[in-house]
Parts: sequence; C-alpha cells; structure tokens
Amino acid sequence: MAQTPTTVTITGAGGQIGYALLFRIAAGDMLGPDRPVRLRLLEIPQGVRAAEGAALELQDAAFPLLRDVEVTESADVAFHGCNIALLVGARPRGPGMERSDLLAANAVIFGPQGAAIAGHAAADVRVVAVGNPANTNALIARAAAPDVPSHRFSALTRLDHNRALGQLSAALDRSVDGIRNVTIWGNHSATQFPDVAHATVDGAPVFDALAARLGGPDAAARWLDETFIPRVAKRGAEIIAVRGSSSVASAANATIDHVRDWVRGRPADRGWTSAALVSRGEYGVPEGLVSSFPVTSDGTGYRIVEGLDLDARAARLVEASVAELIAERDAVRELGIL
Ligand code: NAX
Repeated sequence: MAQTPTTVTITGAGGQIGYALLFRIAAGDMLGPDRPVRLRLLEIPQGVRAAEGAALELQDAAFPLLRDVEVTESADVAFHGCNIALLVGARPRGPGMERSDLLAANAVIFGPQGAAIAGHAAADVRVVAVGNPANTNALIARAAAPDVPSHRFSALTRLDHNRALGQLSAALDRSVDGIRNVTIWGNHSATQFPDVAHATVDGAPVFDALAARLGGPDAAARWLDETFIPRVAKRGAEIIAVRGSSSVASAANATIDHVRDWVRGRPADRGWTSAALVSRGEYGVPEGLVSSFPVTSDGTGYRIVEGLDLDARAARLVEASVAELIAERDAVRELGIL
C-alpha cells in the first residue's frame, strides 16, 4: 500500500535556510527514502515570490518522494495536518533594537504560529524552532499551544553540536565519525556550554586524546577554555565575518539531522547528541525553559540523558547559560506575552 505522505511545514521558506532545506527534504534526506512528503511553505508577502520560485524549482527537480508543494501566507493553511513544523522565519535584530524589542518582534510571529499548530496540526506534530532567538521562540510557540504535549516542541542546537564535532575532529586529526557524547548545554547563543567531559574519540576520552596531542592535561584544558568553547559558541559570527553572510547550508544540514534523529531514531552505538527541549527540571534547569541537553532518540521522541556528573566548573557554565534563558523568559513575561 502507498505510504501516506508526511506533511512538512517550513516557515520562512523563501529565505536562505529555507532554500537549502527544501531540496534535501524532498530528496528524502530528512525522513528517509521510504517516506513521501508534502511541503507547505509559509511566508510573509515580501517572501512569497521567492518561495514560489523555489516551488517551481522543486517541480523541475522531479523528486520521486515529493507529492505536493503549497505556498501560503496563512499559518492556518500552512499548519493544516502538519506532522513536522520547521519554524525558520524570524525577525532579525535590526539597528538599535534592544533585546526586548527583538523578543517582542518574534513573539508576534511565534505566538500565532504556536496557536495555529495547536489548532490545525496533526496529533503527532513535532516542532523545531530554528529562527532566533530559537530557544525562547520555541518557548513562546509552546506557550501558545498548551494542549500540545511539551515534548513535541524543540529548538535547534544541533548546529552547535556539529560545530563542536568539527572542531574536535580538526584538533585531534580524527574522523568526526569516531567522536561520541559531546553535549551542548543551555541557549543557542554565545553563552552556550559545549562540554566534552564525557566525550570519547575512537573509544578513549577526548580529554586524554587532546592532552596527548597538545602536550599534557594543562594544555588540553587551556585549549578547551580558550579556543574550543569560544570558537564553537561564536562560530556564527566567524562565518558571517568570513563568508559575508550567516550560516545557511550548515544550519539546514543540522535541521535535517535534528529531525531525522527525532523521527527515525539514532542508533544506540552513536551515543547521544544535543537538542533544546522543554525542561521538566532536569539538571536543575527550571521547568518549562527550552534548554539544550544531551539527548538520545529511539524514534518515538527525544529523551534527555540523565545522571551525568557535572563538576563545579561545568555546573557554573550551564547555570550561566540557563540564567540567560531565564532572563529572556522574564523579559517576554514583562511584555505580557507569556
Ligand atoms: P532569511 O532572512 O534569508 O530568511 C528568513 C525568511 O523568513 C524570509 O524569507 C522572511 O520573509 C521570512 N519570514 C519572516 N517573518 C516571517 C513570518 N512571520 N512567517 C513566515 N515567514 C517569515 O534568514 P535565514 O538565513 O534563512 O535564517 C533564518 C533564521 O535562522 C534567522 O532567525 C537566523 O538567525 C536563524 N538561524 C538559526 C540557527 C540555529 O542554529 N538555531 C543557525 C542559522 C541561523 O542563524
């Protein structure tokens, strides 16, 4: 029997990340070669022509898995029957914009989209906020959909996770493939904590491998503090400085990775990855915040890996990033949005 297509809604589909995402989804990279897809592209009037152009190109690519593409300005139409919601479109920070202005500008996007998801999406909907500030945008969407279980909402920190793998691979001169159990904690921002305390490379602790390569444990600790953490946390700015434009293909790739592992599962021998999920109090993160954690997936949903030891320094770094999430949540509350 022919499979029912999975409905994937992409907001901001006429933008850069949207363009990099659409063709990979239609090719089957996200949901697998056995899952037909139906695409719903949500845009605002300024972005509609670009989305329509992408839809024409999708037709020209003749993807066997692609059943249907619809471009719309209506969130209700876009999320009708939606199984996977990729919330990419967001309001960027403009000149002179304070953080509260940015949060308010995005709340009027992500609040109504959350409500439209609650009203129109399929019961099995899974939502990932990519548009920044991603964690708090997910929190806002989730708050507007109180009847949708909180485990159906997430925000993207997989790009940070992949960036961390890339930096370790280069420093150790080992394949990314052999690295396991890196964690991104906290916010998708410069306060995030990329943590390798439990990470291994080809079965041995990453820290020991770094120490062997860099000239001892002190040198390894210094590299982690002075090079690795700031480089991963500020990689977005580095890409802008070098490329003249923000991360696009790597962000789309991470979005594909995030949804693929969530929906299809992740082999246990690959270890954990990172995703921002709605906290139920794990690791002392206040309930309801959307914070990045170590996660596994058996295909039914992401599970937070619990019980990891955090030393005093790691606990302080997690707390600092979570403090930023609390401040964002409180700023949104002050605006009367939550
Ligand atoms: P673009 O400016 O190229 O595209 C954004 C698109 O969203 C535009 O076409 C715009 O018309 C549309 N849009 C705006 N408001 C909308 C609304 N209310 N409904 C539907 N569509 C709307 O940006 P792009 O490079 O694609 O980046 C998109 C977002 O991803 C930005 O917020 C960016 O900061 C964020 N990123 C998040 C990352 C992450 O790891 N979480 C990394 C990459 C990226 O920086």
